[in-house]
Amino acid sequence: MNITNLIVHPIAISDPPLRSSYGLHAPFALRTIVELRTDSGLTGISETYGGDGPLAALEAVWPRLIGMDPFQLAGLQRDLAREARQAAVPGGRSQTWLVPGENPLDAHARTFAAIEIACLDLVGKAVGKPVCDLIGGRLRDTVSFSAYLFYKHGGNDPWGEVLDAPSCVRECKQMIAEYGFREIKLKGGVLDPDVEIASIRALRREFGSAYPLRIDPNCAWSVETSVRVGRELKEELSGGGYLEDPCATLEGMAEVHRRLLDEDNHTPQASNVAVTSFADVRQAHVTNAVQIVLSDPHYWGGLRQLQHLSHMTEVLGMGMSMHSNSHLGVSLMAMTHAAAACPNLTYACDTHYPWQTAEDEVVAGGRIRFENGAVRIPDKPGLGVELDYDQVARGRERYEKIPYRKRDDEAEMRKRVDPNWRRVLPRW
Ligand code: GKR
Ligand code: MG
Repeated sequence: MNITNLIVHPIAISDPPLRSSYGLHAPFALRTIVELRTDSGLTGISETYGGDGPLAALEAVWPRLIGMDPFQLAGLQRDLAREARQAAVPGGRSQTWLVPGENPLDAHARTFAAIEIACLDLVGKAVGKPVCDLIGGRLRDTVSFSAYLFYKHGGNDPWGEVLDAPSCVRECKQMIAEYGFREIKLKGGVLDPDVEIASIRALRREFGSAYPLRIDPNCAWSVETSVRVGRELKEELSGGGYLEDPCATLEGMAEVHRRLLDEDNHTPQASNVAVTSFADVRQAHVTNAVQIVLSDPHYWGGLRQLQHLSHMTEVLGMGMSMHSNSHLGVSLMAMTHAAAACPNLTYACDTHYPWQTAEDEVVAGGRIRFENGAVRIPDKPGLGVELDYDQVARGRERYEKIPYRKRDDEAEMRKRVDPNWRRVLPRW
């Protein structure tokens, strides 16, 4: 089986006005659907970041893919990593100040991941096995995800405005009623920390300790504020919860953790901002800044890299969870297969899936179903999903109509909420 063509479909999908320390989500999120066609008649698919950058990077690897056997991925991975190393700025910082996945330092891993996932889909279809069973075998038939709550403005969506603790509880009840999630994540760094503390406390009161809680302000807090929030939420974040990227830099997070430990507060810290590469994991461990690494096949370099990360974190005695960005069902299935085959997955994975709708789904047969907050590995080869080409075409039409080609939450915030808004770190 050899690859004969790479087809990339840039699409735009509706997105509610969600807030984070990066700013505001635009009305449409950008994604790219990738297809690899082969001389065997099989087609492999994947979904990745959208816009001009990811698209150009995929188009640049096109000549290398033609004639490639999808079983032979190591050479492509080596070459892309080598070229990225040669292009790297010496001493360049690896912490991403950009939205994870948008970091230029992740570009080669992101491009490789999109190809690897489509190749694994092809290999699965060729041998008649689900992807998770190609990469070592599944450890679970279903993968649990968390209720990923956002503060948000009112919009053309069923969630309403969520800018205080009571509406945050309402959003969570709505999401859990629909999906059955058993762990809860709140995207913070948006409102005054006291409002966010009140939101977490209200969630605990409403759902009880059977629902572990995590809060992620994406570095919006200073070390002082992070220590204060960690102290005030000691009880709520214990028992399976965590504090995610409270402040910027591994040094900052190490200080927060040290000061909380001095108070006998063992709340673990997770990161997808300060830790985006294997070298960062080592540093995070040595400094004890981070105890849980957030994986994501889209920018860590695919499903097999996630297994390496799972082994590495296990050896280091660290936990592993999974990060997400706005996505559709093809990505959800890649995340599910990856998670199913990771031995050291210690928390329910993040997913933005509840924020997207059937209208935009490109998977044939419609939205992926959740049972008790979990997605089941389909009894089908490859990723277990196919494309609905009419839906892909609709996504492409939407893409062609919108004026932007890059996610820019800061610009969106200025356009729709506050003309003077800037991303200031720390904000509190
Ligand atoms: O969707 O606004 C968002 C999130 O802030 C996302 O971009 C982050 O990458 O979910 C992410 C996180 O955990 O940091
Ligand atoms: Mg995060």
